[in-house]
Amino acid sequence: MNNQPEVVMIGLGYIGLPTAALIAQGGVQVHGVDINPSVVDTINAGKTHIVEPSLDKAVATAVEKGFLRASTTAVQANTYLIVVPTPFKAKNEPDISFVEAATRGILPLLKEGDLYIIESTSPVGTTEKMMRLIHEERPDLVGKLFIAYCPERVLPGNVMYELVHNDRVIGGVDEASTEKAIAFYKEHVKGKLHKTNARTAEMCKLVENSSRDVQIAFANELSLICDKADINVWELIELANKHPRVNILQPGCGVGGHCIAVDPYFIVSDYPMESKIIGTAREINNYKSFWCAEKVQTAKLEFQLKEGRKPSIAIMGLAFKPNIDDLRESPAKYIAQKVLQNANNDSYFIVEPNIKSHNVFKLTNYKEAAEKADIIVFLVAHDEFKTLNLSADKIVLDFCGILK
Ligand code: SAJ
Repeated sequence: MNNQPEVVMIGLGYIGLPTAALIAQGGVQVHGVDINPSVVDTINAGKTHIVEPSLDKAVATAVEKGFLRASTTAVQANTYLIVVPTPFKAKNEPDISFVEAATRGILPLLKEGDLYIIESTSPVGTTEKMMRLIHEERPDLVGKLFIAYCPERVLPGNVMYELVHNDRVIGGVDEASTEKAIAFYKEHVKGKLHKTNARTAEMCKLVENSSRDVQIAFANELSLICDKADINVWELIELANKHPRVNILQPGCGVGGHCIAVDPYFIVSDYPMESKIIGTAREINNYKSFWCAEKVQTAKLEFQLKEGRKPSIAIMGLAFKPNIDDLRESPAKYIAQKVLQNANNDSYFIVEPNIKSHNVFKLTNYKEAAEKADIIVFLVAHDEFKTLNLSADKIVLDFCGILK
């Protein structure tokens, strides 16, 4: 009897779980693997450990119908997808140890004709490196496996839609691998599938996010220039964007999230001499957060000199971008921490309307904070903040264009 699943998904996180649920929804047997036993138990109970619209229903249905099950260990299948994190180590060097561990974990299971795909954001050459590892350990399978790279490109908050509808770039270690991977994605993806080789597909993902980082750095650089030149940067960008071939992004308090502030380092670390703009963009976007924190400090001291008392300060927003509850790698959180380090018994209100409570920050309602504080620091352009009617005596530091 052969009841092996068709697909093994290694890594059931922000991308792996939605992808596993999507494939299982199509009536394909998926065996999900995660090192965290509580994640495995949650999924097997038909529940999710990730907040993402429509995901809970997709997982519940897939588990209930018996198409998705999770475990801490892999089993034999025909297709293996590696969707594990690739963080970076000290000195901003990428760490592919999870990809390697996942690959080693399936080595004894691999057989002729299997398809092995990496989706994790990876430095250029990772897929070929894993191919060499597989070939070293399983010389019997040289030339008998299909090995490819296919990055995900979904926006958190819209994952279930974008997984199906976004175009995908798919690159094999050889022509046959590319074709085999294309045939696999065709079953689940409605977006166009673009063929290339593994190295180009790996670089493509890194370049997409680096491109956005560079463009945001340009906007952030303008905001620093305009601050000195006494020009409203928001008005300036709006006017410049009236040109038919100019499209400047928005400055902010820095760049956060798990992708745009991370992926460029994967290029800089491997090609330091060549990636001048990409590396400098990272520096500018990091500096912008530091600059914002310094601005708050200066405003505080100026208030003290002028009014003869300490101001109360409202820090508006902690999330890494507008209208989400995700605080990881958030420049706003970094600024809040930095400002609080210099707090000196000052009175602060910390505001994040998208979360109820936080284990470090004591949160205040946004209306109450805006009413009580002397200095209001807008860090994230949450919709709620745009509805505030601020009294004229407030000192406002608007780092994200609330008042533009
Ligand atoms: N930001 C600005 N100014 C802007 C736009 C964004 O300062 O004009 C800031 C945001 O506030 C945030 C950061 O940039 O701190 C990143 O936000 P984002 O919305 O640009 O991107 P992410 O990190 O949520 O998702 C990105 C997406 N990549 C691109 O748009 C090129 C997504 O498609 C990728 O799948 C994702 O990274 C990923 O997983 O790589």
